[in-house]
Amino acid sequence: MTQPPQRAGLFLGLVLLLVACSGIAGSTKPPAGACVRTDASNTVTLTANNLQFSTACIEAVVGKSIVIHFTNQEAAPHDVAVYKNSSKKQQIGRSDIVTGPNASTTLTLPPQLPGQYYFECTIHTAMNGSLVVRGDAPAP
Ligand SMILES: [Cu+2]
Repeated sequence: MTQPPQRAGLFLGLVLLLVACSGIAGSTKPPAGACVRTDASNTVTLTANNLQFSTACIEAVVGKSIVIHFTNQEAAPHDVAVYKNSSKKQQIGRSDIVTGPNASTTLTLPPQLPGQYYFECTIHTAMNGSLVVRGDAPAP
């Protein structure tokens, strides 16, 4: 038995709607993998171990200071520096270098406009990721 034509039309309509919705998800494309979101006070915890950060993507909200609690779980020294983008021409903030195990520092960034920023360990540049700032830009 074949589907009635109106059913097929409805199905096609739903597919088109889904495609249209995914197309307006935003101008910044988050990197693969889940982003770790900041909490209600726009604070996030980031750790380093085995020469890796605990996440390659942090998601924060616009209009509030962004606080990164950084803990180094190993004996190799690490820090966190945040830049406008991966060209690293414009630095937004940089933490102290901490040498673990279990040494912590806090990096507070001023509120940022929506967009995708870049963070890395300045000692081990292979340790890096994206900071995605979401929300509507404040009125000028
Ligand atoms: Cu490092």
